[in-house]
Amino acid sequence: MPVSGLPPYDPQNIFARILRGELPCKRVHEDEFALAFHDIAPQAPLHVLVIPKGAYVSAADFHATAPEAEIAGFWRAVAKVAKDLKLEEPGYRLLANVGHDAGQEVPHFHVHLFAGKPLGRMLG
Ligand code: DGP
Repeated sequence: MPVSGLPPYDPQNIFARILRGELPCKRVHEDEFALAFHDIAPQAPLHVLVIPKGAYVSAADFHATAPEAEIAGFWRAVAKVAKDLKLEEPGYRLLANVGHDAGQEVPHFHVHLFAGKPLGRMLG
């Protein structure tokens, strides 16, 4: 489902190419539903991206069209990454940009995981 400012899914987008192993990444976690890797331009001491293995343009697309098992598996992977990296204390932030006004650059759904310092408020 196209969202404001986003075209239909492009299988040549950067994260699709990372999923296919055509581009490298610093992998943190991988399972049936998700891949997690370090962001190339970190905005916090720890900045990890978690992406679903399926082809979804945005969070809106993912939640509207993915099978429930994929949605559950993806969010369990997000939680596992945070737990394995021992982020539950003192905490972390999850963020997903959706569409033009949010500044979504890569048209493959991804969740940013920020941690490693007090993060304050980020409303742009
Ligand atoms: P967004 O603005 O929400 O679409 O965030 C896209 C993020 O993806 C941004 O923080 C930078 C990151 N990124 C872009 N290209 C690459 C890449 O080739 N490798 C990695 N690891 N991260 C990338």
